[in-house]
Amino acid sequence: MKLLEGKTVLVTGASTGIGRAAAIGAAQHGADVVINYHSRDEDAEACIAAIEATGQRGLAVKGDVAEPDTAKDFVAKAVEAFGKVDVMVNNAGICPFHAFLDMPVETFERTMRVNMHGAYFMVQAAANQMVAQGHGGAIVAVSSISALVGGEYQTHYTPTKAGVHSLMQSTAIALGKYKIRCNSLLPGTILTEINKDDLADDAKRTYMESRVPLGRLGAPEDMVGPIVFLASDMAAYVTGAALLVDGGMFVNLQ
Ligand code: NAD
Ligand code: RM4
Repeated sequence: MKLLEGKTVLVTGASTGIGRAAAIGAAQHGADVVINYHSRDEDAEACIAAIEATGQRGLAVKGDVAEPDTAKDFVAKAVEAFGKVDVMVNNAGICPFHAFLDMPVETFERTMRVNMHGAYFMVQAAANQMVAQGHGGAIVAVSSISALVGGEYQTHYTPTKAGVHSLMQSTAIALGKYKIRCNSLLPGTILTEINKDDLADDAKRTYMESRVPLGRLGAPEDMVGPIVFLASDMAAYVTGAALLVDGGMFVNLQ
């Protein structure tokens, strides 16, 4: 069953990892897909090729989500190419692991700008387009288990993930009257480039795996079903919610 037939889906930070899997998964579910990416042209082209291999249309738009104009440009190019925006998956994010006491100001500010400001501008740009179209829409923000728990080397990052979830709670209220649904995905620990260096430490990786009742860390593909569900009409009465997809890591106390 294809859950996103006829929809135009936008995904930020989609040349790698969870965003890439979500973009290709949306195409497999019948959507035309527009991806935002930051710098790696070849990865973006490969993602578009995978989207087109499903028989759907794909378009890549380059841009730094920390810049407010990137969001307007992304939405405008999507509308120009495919006529409308039905779903925005706000996924782009960074997590440069670093200790708290000597956190460089630039690292803190860049993390805030990409993860939090970037989400704000993307969600706002998509929502304005959806309101103008007049037939509702769905916004899925990739937050994190880190919205709920801390991380010693993530003091700049976890507040952005809590912030992104909070943004979905408030926009769910602000946009409900326009039939725009806003929800968060809270992934656990998923093997991608964002944590490649952190998990290169065997002891840490083994410890993280041991925390997961399902016995393994996640893959980007594990996020596709939950993202497609939240984006689809199957979730027609779901808004302001958070879907934790972590193999059981969060509840694993003792
Ligand atoms: P990733 O590094 O593969 O993906 C992040 C993507 O964001 C990359 O494609 C990167 O180019 C893009 N990006 C970074 N800065 C950008 C910018 N300024 N403008 C545009 N794009 C930019 O890692 P991932 O794990 O797939 O991360 C995707 C999202 O998932 C992030 O928001 C991350 O916080 C979240 N997340 C990841 C995990 C995990 O364990 N991997 C867990 C919870 C949440
Ligand atoms: C997530 C979570 C993961 C970490 C990534 C970078 O939100 O904390 O464990 O690897 O961020």
